[in-house]
Amino acid sequence: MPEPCRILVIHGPNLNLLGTREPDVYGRTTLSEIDASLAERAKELGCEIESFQSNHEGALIDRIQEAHSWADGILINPAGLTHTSVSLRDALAATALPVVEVHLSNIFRRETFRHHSHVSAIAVGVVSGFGPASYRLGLEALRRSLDATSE
Ligand code: CA2
Repeated sequence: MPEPCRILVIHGPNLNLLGTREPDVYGRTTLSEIDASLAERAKELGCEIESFQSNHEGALIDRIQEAHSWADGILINPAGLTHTSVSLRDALAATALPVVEVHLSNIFRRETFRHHSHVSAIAVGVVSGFGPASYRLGLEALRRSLDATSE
């Protein structure tokens, strides 16, 4: 019997602009397309996903806190909050759920202020630099991690 796999997918500030601005940095795929492809992969993996994007830190934290009552894991692209938000990290840690952090770009090839993540130290792992595929790879890693912890 496979482990339950209900995943909260969180997209941080400005990711609603994906596919519409700065295509040279973030590509031409929209957030809806990323969510649709993730939902398809989730189905194959036996997971259910709920996706949420907000430009507001408090709204993201509220959703993360709620996940404690229903989710088995969190897949998150914290976007700019990766590098600034202790509160987001605290909320993720407080759920005690496995977290996988993803980034479209390779944050280590970019400006030095992007090299530090407040989230990475409480995450199971990080996928960074594969464009929209980072989300799919992150979901697969989260599924494996849930299976491994149940053994
Ligand atoms: O590479 C990633 O996924 C990032 O999390 C994206 C963040 C950035 O601050 C992180 O350092 C790395 C930025 C998200 C902004 O997304 C935009 C999309 C289209 C146009 C403008 C911004």
